[in-house]
Amino acid sequence: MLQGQHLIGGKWRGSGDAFITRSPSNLEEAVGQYPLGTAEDAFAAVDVARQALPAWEKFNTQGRCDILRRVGEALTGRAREIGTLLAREEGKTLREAVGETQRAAQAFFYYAGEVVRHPGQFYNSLRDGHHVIVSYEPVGVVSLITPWNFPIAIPAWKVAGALAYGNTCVLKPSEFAPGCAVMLGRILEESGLPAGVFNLVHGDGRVLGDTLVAQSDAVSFTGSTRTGRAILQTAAAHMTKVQLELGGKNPLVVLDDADFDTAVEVALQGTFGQTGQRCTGSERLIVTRGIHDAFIERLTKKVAALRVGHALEENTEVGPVATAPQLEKNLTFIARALEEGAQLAAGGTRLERPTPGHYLAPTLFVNTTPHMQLNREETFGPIAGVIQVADLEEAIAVATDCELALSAGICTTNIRSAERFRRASPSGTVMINAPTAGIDYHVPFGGRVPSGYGGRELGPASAEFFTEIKTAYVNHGSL
Ligand code: UN1
Repeated sequence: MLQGQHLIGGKWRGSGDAFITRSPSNLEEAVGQYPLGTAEDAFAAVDVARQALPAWEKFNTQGRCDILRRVGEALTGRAREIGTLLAREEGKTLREAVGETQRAAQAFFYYAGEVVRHPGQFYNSLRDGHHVIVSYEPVGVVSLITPWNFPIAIPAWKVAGALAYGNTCVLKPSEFAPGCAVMLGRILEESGLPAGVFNLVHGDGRVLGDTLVAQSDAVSFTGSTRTGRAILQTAAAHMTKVQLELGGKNPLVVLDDADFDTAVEVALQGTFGQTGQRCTGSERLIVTRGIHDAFIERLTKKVAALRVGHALEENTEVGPVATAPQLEKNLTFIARALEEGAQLAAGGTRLERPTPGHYLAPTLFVNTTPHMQLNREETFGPIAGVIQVADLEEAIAVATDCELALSAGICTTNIRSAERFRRASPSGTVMINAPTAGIDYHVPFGGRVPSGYGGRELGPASAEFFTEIKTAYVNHGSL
């Protein structure tokens, strides 16, 4: 069992009470033990991060780049080990977990490059004998509050971004899957990061969150829209800069002219990949009349054939649901969809496997309508509903009739239809003939309110959140 601790000012330490995580593939298996942090721990972590800030800001540029690159190399080299821990603790398949660890490594390589690429600007001034320099400085101490569904990739891309631009940070990983954050902390230390630049606290967000938000200069959070709103309120009271990546209810439109095999595969991957537990997952399949029957017939067969099992088993395609509350929520959604008249095409029930776990059959509803709860609230599970529509215009009307706007997709071979959809969609991410989930690290990612708030993550756009602009007027005199 992993013995996780807080990392505060270069010291690994526990505090009083502890909590244990269990594998959702086998609830008899304890995976890690971690200290249950207090507000004092959060306070201490922000405090040491603040002390470490001046030295990290001045740290040699090549040296900072090298540290981030070494972290990327360590994550790559240990992808299987970390992926195995991730799969055990969170429940996604080993293939998905190793892939996620590689993604985490790529984020560090990308941000290692950002350390040296990060530009400023030089302007002539309107005044004779003056010029203007615009530079981008660290925002300060950044708290990073991360979810259980990407327990290495999201901490990695937030930490790498924070450090690259000269900030120090405190990471508070989800208490459902904090093991990878411990591994990341060890790797950062081994890669030569000075003490106090990265700090880690474990525990309940309701206990730690307020202190982190109140004491830090900026907070980046990925999680539910409900928690995001609460963070925003605390942040507003303290004028803390915020970046929120929140929920999605992502539509995937399939038009009559779609390439049939591509559309089925895109729907299958987007909906059931990672057990449907992605804020970018496809949760509403909006399908035009001409292709509808053939599409749902093929998709239903594929969904029913998905192999659900233990995350570490070789041929598992869909791992268990990550947590007990999440499983409960999924079952409630299923019951409500049935009550509301949705027709079950596949799944809908819990599954028994040799080990006791949160196994749920991938669930597909057909003959659903836009007003059903299933099509209005984020399920965040291996569940999707198909809505039949007449044409592209009705598809757009249904797809956009939702306040969440994170990701949206369309399958079509008609470039005009694709472009019409791209422009009509309010979502921050639009996918054409590709799953709504699965993003690149070098381009901006995020959604519009209430799916996101306060600037995009990843790519050069993330510098906006991690830096503050300084505009300097220089009177050098006439030359
Ligand atoms: C992806 O789709 O590759 O928590 C990433 C989430 C998102 C990240 C999605 N913040 O699901």
